Amino acid sequence: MLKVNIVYIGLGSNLNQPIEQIKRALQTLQIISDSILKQQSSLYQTAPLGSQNQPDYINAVAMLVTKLNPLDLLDELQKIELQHGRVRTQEKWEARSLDLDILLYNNDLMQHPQLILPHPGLYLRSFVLIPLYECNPNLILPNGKTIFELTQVCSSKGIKKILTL
Ligand code: A4P
Ligand code: MG
Repeated sequence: MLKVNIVYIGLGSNLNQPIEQIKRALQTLQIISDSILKQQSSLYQTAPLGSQNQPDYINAVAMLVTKLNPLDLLDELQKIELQHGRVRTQEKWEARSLDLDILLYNNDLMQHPQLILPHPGLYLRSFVLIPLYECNPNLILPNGKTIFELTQVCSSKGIKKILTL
């Protein structure tokens, strides 16, 4: 029997009706094969990290249990990004219709050309930490810190809860 894994996914959008993009993506996460959507955070409006010359983002976090391995899960998430009209350019941190990042896969550490676990921005980004705390306030991260500690030191400036589904 395949092991069940606990996974947190970061969702982000700042193009083409971002609230609708995130709502739709949360629905699609419910039908990924061999997976069950267990938790979802509220939707947050967040100031952009990177170029300020782009719209605010809508961010959220979802918790899934899955039997997919990390690379197969990434494959499924990238298919969903494409269904949402995501266009990849060479520019880093450009505006996008939908970004789905694997924040955590259990507490696994991975350095693969296609996948870094945990997500490299996880510990530093308020727009990830605050919705992650909402999904699981008791979470302990792979670096041994609790999600509570990390939310205490991150800034909530530029982050506004806008919708609880
Ligand atoms: N990849 C490696 N590790 C992972 C992972 N843990 N999860 C690889 C998902 N993908 C991972 O990603 C490029 C490649 O990273 C993928 O092909 C995958 O193999 P991408 O989504 O095409 O590119 P990206 O998202 O532009 O790059 P990057 O560096 O992942 O950007 P981030 O970290 O996702 O940041 N500001 C606000 N307020 N809110 C946001 O959500 N997001 C970004 C993008 C910038 N500013 C933001 C936000
Ligand atoms: Mg990404």
